[in-house]
Amino acid sequence: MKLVRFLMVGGFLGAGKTTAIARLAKHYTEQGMRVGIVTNDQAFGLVDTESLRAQGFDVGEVPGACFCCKFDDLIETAQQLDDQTSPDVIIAEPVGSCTDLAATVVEPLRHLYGEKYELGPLAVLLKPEHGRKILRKETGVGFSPKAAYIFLKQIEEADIVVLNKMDKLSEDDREELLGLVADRFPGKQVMAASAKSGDNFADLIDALASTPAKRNSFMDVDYDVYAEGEAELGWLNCQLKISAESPFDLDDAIFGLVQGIKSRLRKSAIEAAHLKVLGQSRESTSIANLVSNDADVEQSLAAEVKVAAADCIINARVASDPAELESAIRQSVDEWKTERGIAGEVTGMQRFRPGRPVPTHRMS
Ligand SMILES: Nc1nc2c(ncn2[C@@H]2O[C@H](COP(=O)(O)OP(=O)(O)OP(=O)(O)O)[C@@H](O)[C@H]2O)c(=O)[nH]1
Ligand SMILES: [Mg+2]
Repeated sequence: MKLVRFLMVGGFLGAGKTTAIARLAKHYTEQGMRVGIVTNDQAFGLVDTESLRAQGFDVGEVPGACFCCKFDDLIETAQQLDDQTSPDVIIAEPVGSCTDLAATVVEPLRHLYGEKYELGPLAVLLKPEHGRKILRKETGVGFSPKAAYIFLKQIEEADIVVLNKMDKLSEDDREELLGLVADRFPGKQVMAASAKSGDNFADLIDALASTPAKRNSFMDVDYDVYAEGEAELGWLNCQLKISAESPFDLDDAIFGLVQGIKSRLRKSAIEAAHLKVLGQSRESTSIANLVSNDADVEQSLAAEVKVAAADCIINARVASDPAELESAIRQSVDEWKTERGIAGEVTGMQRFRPGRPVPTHRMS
C-alpha cells in the first residue's frame, strides 16, 4: 500500500498556520505531488477552509472540536481525501488553542494507522505578536497565564519550532526570540521563516522531509489548566449576506469591517487572539485579519473586485465572554453597514467557550 506522508503544522491562533500550509501545498504540488489539506476548528463555517479552497486546494474539514477529541473524524476525513484525489501528502491544521498533539494525534496515528500514514515532524509556528510577551514573561499579555500555558506547551512538544513572520521582525527581535526559545527549550530545533514572503521557507521544507522516530515519552499536560486556558477564549463564527445598490470594493469593505471590530475590541480591552473576516462573491474571495490588539489589520487574500452582493464569514477568537463578543460584533456590523450604505443580515451565529478537551486516545 502507498504510504501517505502526514504533516501537521500547529501553533497559536493567528500564528500563520493556514498561510504556511498554503505555501507548503503549493510547493509540493509544483513538485508533482498531490496534496490534501485537513482544517479543524471548535466551530463550523471556517474561513480557513474557504480560503484554502479559494486558492485551489483539496480541503477536508473537521469541525466541532479539536483533532484530539475528533480523532476518528480526522481519519474519516483523510480517507475521504484519499478516495477523492489519492494525495501523496496530507497536511493537517489543528486548532490554534490545542496542544498535546504528539500524544493524542501524532503517535496514535503512527500506532494505529502506521501502515497507511508516514508521520513527518510536528512543526509548530511561533506567533511573534504574543510570543514575544509570553517568552519575556511580561505582564499584560492580553491573555491569562493559563492561555500562555497552552502557547508554551505547543512549543514544548514541537519537533520543529518556526519563528514565523520573520519578514516583519527586526534582526534584533529575531535573535532575541530565537534566544528565548533556546533558553527555555534547550536542544529544540528552531528556525525563523516567513510563511507570507517565503523567506527561509526552504529550510522548513527540508526539515519537514525528515521522519522522526516514534516518541517514547510525552510531555506532562495539566488538563485543568489547559481546559481553563482554552475556555477563557470566546469563540464566535457568524455568517452574513450583504448587498448594496451600487457595486463596492470588496477588499476595502472587508478590511473596514475588521478595523471597526478592532476599535470596538480595543475600547472594551478585549484582546484578539485572531479575528478573520472573509467576503466572497461568485468569482473572488477577500480576507482580512487581526492577530492582536496591537497589530495592524492585514489583508491576507485580495479579491480585487467590485461587487453588489457578497457572503461573509466572521471567525473571532478573543479573550472575552462570548455574549459580550457577540454584542461587539453585531454593533460593529450595524455601524459598518450604516457607514457604507450596505444592506444585509446575519444568517448564522455560533458563539461559545471551548469545552474541556477529552482526547479519543492519549499515549502514555
Ligand atoms: N507578515 C507576515 N504575516 C503573516 C505571515 N504568516 C501569516 N501572516 C499573517 O498572519 C495572519 C494570520 O495568518 P493565518 O495563516 O490565518 O494564521 P493561522 O495560524 O492559520 O490562524 P488560525 O487558524 O486562526 O489559528 C494573516 O493576516 C496572515 O497574512 C508571515 O510570515 N509574515
Ligand atoms: Mg488557520
